[in-house]
Amino acid sequence: LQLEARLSQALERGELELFYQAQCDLRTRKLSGFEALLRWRSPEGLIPPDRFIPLAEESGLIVPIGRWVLLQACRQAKAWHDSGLGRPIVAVNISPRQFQHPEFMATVHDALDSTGMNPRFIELEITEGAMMDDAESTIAKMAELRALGLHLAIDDFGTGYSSLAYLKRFPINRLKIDRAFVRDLGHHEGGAAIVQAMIQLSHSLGLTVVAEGVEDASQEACLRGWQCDVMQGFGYARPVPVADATAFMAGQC
Ligand code: G
Ligand code: G
Ligand code: MN
Ligand code: NA
Repeated sequence: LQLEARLSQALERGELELFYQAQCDLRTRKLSGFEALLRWRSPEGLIPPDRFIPLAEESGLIVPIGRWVLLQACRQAKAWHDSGLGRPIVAVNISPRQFQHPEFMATVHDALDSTGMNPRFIELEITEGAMMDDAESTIAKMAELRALGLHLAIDDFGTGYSSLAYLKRFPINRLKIDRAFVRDLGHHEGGAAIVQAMIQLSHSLGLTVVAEGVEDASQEACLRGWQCDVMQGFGYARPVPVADATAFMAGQC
């Protein structure tokens, strides 16, 4: 409860910050986008998201925090696009509770309108869990988001209970293969077969694929060989503060 009380003040105290992790187009090996990842610089030091996101989700604090994250990410995306350095897609994590909140659509409109950011370069990452609770209303909300021009990705794919066939019903653009599957790639034959099948099935459903947690060149080579579209992981870039992300982008041109 003590952590919760401090978290409720973190926003107004300016202790929250977005880091950005670069994503790489596997075909060109060029930067294609960034995932925004929340960090909490509390007076006691940096608190990792695994410790405070679940707490924010339970307490409902994720709603104002998530609103801030989306606005901040759109603001940053706009600044990058206006800088002339490149036109990265900026991906934002949306928690289940945030997605299901009645004011979520208003939050999205507000972030886009107040920043003037082109929605075609904003991607919302939604986990399987958030999608399955009420499929019909999820599909309707997703259709509204797509109509605005936003990209939609399913995050942590394979860790929940959806099947690829079921996914066909959801109007998403992209699938992110959870890093647990990428880690298993080199360890046994089955690991490689599963990732390859996920990529093939995604493509046959018209989705692009991001592999998460890519840490070494042999994983990258496998993924490229299987026509995976995008990779993200420590092997290409770590999550870094905005100034470093901008420098990374500048170094690409
Ligand atoms: O950045 P890191 O890999 O430590 O993130 C750990 C977890 O926290 C991941 O599951 C990630 O999706 C989640 N996370 C990071 N930033 C955000 C955010 O802004 N909103 C939500 N809802 N989850 C986030
Ligand atoms: O659940 P989500 O995909 O949003 O989580 C992103 C998290 O994954 C971030 O916290 C980020 O720090 C972490 N991450 C990103 N790349 C790698 C990687 O190559 N290896 C590991 N172990 N974690 C990673
Ligand atoms: Mn994510
Ligand atoms: Na993920």
